[in-house]
Amino acid sequence: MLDIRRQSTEVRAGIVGTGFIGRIHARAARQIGARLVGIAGADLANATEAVQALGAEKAFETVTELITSGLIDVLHICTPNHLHAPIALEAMEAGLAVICEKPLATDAPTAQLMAERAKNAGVLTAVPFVYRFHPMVREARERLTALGRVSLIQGSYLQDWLLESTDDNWRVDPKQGGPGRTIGDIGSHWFDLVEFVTGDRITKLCAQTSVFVPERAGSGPVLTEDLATVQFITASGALGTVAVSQVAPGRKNRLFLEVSAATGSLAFDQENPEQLWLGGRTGSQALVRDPLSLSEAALRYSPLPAGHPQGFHDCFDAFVADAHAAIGKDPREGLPTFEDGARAAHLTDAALRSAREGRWIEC
Ligand code: SOE
Repeated sequence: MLDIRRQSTEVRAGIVGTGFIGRIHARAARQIGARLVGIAGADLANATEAVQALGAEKAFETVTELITSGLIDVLHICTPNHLHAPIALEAMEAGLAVICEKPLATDAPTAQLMAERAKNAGVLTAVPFVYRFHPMVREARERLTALGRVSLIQGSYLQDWLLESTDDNWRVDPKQGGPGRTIGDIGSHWFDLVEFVTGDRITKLCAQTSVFVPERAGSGPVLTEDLATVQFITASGALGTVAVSQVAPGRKNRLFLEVSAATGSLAFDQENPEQLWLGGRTGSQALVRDPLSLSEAALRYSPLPAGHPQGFHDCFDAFVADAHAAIGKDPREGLPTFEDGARAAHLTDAALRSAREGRWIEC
């Protein structure tokens, strides 16, 4: 079995952003053997605290100092959404590889510009669409190729952490999070996963959005959607639907995807990632992750033996390992790049526009 968790070339990483997701990036970088050189945060005190907590080498007062330090090969951008584009553009200009959180930008044209700049600068970029790195997602992608024409793609991505009016977060504020919240924050993961697993493209969609909690204690009237439903059609003619919500009681981080094809169906549930449901006309089964029965593609992301559950940290580590390997000129199939980030931003914009204008949008 391949040990994907150790990198062959030492990559020197810097991180900007010290919240929940910045800490996950830091942990993953250390886990795979990268050098966690520098951290920049809201201010020096914040960066210094994070350096101590995360075992990094040096705190930087500003992200520009970190970018121009000459001490790092890659910058991980883990800030609120509105800062992704300016920081990424500055880092690419300085010749750094960039791993930028999703949504890549708060609007599709900016995300597209970032993807073009990355191409022109010839720097490696990546976006943490990390659910691609669950072994059972790779297994689904492999198996689907043998199931014939896809008829239906459906699913949901449901959370409840913004259910109460006392729940608040920078994502709710359009100035920081962007004009769309739930679609950009979690719908982008779902869109990416669907196109990755099926290899098909959404060509047309029709969306509805809703604000369920009209006012939040901290930030006042809510302008970004709490939930949305999207109906779509793909290039191959498959029909699809998805519901996304951050106000669905009891659902914490439930990304669910089911694909029905000519000779079988597949379903993946992110909260139960050790299994893949295989549906058949004459019998169905839950395929449990077991290196003895996995395809090569899934095996690569399955370092633990059967019965030793893998989860979110594992797929995040695998994503960072692949991104850092690619920086070290060892390209990895399936690594989501700025092009994929721009694609998800494009679908997000199309959904928001469809909901606003009450019509189908070509995408
Ligand atoms: C918050 O909705 C969030 O942390 C997202 O930003 C992540 O991308 C998702 O993985 C979990 O939920």
